[in-house]
Amino acid sequence: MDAVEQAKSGHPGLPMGAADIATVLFTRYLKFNPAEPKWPDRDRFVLSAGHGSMLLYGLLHLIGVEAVTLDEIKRFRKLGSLTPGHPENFVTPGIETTTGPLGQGLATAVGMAIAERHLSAEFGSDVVDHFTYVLASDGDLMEGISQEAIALAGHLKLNRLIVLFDDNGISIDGPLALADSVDQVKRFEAAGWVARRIDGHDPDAIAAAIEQAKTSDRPSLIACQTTIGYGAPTKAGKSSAHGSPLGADEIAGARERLGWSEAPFEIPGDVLSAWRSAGSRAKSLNEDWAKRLSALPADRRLEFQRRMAGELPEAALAAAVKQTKETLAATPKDIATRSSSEFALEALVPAVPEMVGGSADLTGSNNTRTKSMQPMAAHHYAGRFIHYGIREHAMAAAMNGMALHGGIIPYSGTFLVFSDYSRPAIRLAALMGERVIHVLTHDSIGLGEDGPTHQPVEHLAALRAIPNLNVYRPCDAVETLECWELALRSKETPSALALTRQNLPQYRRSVDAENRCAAGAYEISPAQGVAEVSIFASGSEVEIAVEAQKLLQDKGVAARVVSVPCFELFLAASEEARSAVIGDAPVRVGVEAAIRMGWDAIIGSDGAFVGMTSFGASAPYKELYRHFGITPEAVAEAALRKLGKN
Ligand SMILES: Cc1ncc(C[n+]2csc(CCOP(=O)(O)OP(=O)(O)O)c2C)c(N)n1
Repeated sequence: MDAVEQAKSGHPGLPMGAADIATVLFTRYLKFNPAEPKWPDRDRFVLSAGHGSMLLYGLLHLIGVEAVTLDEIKRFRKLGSLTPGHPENFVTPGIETTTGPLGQGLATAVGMAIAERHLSAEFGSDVVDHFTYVLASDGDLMEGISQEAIALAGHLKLNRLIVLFDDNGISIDGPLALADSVDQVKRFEAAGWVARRIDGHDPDAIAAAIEQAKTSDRPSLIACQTTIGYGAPTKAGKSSAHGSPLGADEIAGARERLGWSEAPFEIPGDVLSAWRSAGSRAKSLNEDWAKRLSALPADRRLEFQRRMAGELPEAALAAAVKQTKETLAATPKDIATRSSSEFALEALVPAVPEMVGGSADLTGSNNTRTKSMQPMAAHHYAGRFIHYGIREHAMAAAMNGMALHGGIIPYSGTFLVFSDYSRPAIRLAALMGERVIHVLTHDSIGLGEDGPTHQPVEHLAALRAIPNLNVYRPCDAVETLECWELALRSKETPSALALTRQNLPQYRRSVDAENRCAAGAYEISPAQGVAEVSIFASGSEVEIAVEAQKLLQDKGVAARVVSVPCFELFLAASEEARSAVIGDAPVRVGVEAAIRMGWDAIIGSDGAFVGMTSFGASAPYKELYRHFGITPEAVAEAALRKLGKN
C-alpha cells in the first residue's frame, strides 16, 4: 500500500487481499531458498495475476532474497528498478516467469508442473520432487487460455500443481457478477481437479487446504474467498482498491484497522526476523538435495546438471547434423519441408534428449513425432511427445513453462495460420528470452484445398514483427536441418519454423559443413555473368525464383537467387555482410507467398515484390499459385519491367 502510494501507480488490492494466503504459503510450505533462487528443485511460485506484483516483491524481500531490498521496493515501477510494474523473470531474482497478460501465468505453470513430472520420471525423485504453486485471480480464470490449461493439467493428473485462487469477486469494472457466473469449483472438478472453497483470510484453513492438496493424486484448486484491499476502510471489497493508490486517508484508516503503527517502509525487527527465519527453512533441504545429487552416478549427475544449465550435448548434436547432411547429399530428398523437419528430428531427438515434442492435434500433419517417441500421459511422464489436444494457446504457454523450469527444450506443432491462437504466449517467450521451438506447417496458399481460413497470408510478417523471435522459412531439406540446428542453439531466443505441406526440390546437394542459414540469407543460385537482377525468396518460393532465373537467362538477363531463410538473422548481420548478400544488381525482386510487409528491408521500397495482397482461396495449390500470380513468369516479368525490357 505504501509502495504503490509512493510510486503513484500500481495495484494495492490484490497484495492486501491475498497477503494471508501468501504468508501461509511462503512461511510454512514453499520450498525456496532465498540464497539460491535458482536451486533446480525449488518449489515454483507463479503469481499469475501479475498486476499484484507488489505482493511478490514484498514476499521476496521479507523471506530474504538479497537483491530485493527495501530501496528497490521504494523504486517500484521506476526505470531500471528490480521492481517493475509487472513481475519480470529476467529482472528480479526469485521471479519464475513474467506475468501480466492474465491467464498466461496459470498456463505457464502447467508447463512447469509437466517439466517436474517428466524430469522426476527421468532422474528420480531424489533430485526432482517439487510443487508448482500458482496464485490466480478472477481475471486469470476468465481468460480462455485457463480452460485449455486446466483441462490439460487435469488430464495429465499433474498432482504437483496447486492453484490458489484469489476469489475476491471483484475485477476492474466492478463486482464479478457484472460479467461472470461460473462456479469455479465445479468447473475445476469437471476438468479432473480436486477443488474446494475456503476462507482466504483464515491461516489455519489455508494451511489445511495446502496440506491436503500436497497429498492429492490430482491437481488442486483452492478457492480462497478474500476481500480485495483487505483493511482499507472504504475501498476494501470494491474495485476502487484494484488498481490505483489508495490515497493518504484510506491508508491511514487501513493502518488503524490492521493495527499497524509503523511508518511506511519500516518493518519491526521481530517481524523481519520471523520472516527471515521462515525464509531459511529451505536451506537445509537445499543442502540435503545437493548431497542426493552428488550421490547420483557421475554420468547421471553430469547429465542432469548439463540439462538444467541449458547446455547442449555438443558432440552428439554436431554428429547428428553432420550425418544427416551426408545422408541428404548422398540421397537428396524432394519432399515437403514439414517432412524434412521430421527427417531432421529423427536424428536430433535421440541426440538431444532434453527435446520434448508435441502437437495441438495435428501430429500427422506437423510431422513432429519421431518413431521412437512415446506419448506423455498421466503416470507415464517419461514420454517425450505431448498430445496437447486442440489447445494451441495453452500449448505455447506450457512450452514456456517447461523452458523456464529448465531441463527441457520444448518444441511443438500446429498450422502457421493458428499461430494467432498462440501468439500471446509466443510473444512472452520472446520477451523472456526462452528457447521454445514452434513448428508451424502449412505455411502458405501452398496448402491448397483447405482454403483461406487455413492459408496464412499475414502471419510471417506478424511473427517477424515480434522482437527476439527468429522466424525460419527453409527452402529445402538441408535448410530445414540447418534451421533446426540454429533453433536448438538459440538459448535465449524462441524460434518459429514455417514449413510447407507441398513437396519442394532439394537444392543443396553437396555436403556443406557450414550452416549457411546462420547468415539469414545467402546466394543459393549465382548468376551466369554480371547480375542485372537479384531475386530474393524464402521457403517454397525459392523454387519459383530459380525457375524465373532460368527464364531471365533465356532472355539474356543474368539473375542471381538469394534464399532468405531467416530475416532476423540476416538483419542482425553486419552491414558489410548484408551488402555482400544484397549485391549491386540494379533490380531487386522479392518473392514470398505472403504479404510484402517487412520485405522492403531487403528489396528496398523500389524493389518489385511478387506475393499475396489478399486472402487465399480453396483449390489445388498449383492452380492457386497461378491464380494469385506467384509464378516464375510473373517474377521474370516483374524483373524485366523494372529493367525496362518488357
Ligand atoms: C489478457 C489481459 N486482459 C486484460 C488485462 C487488464 N487487467 C489487469 S487486472 C484485470 C482484472 C482484474 O480483476 P481480477 O483478475 O479479479 O484481479 P483483482 O481485481 O482481484 O486484483 C484486467 C482486466 C490484463 N492484464 N490481461
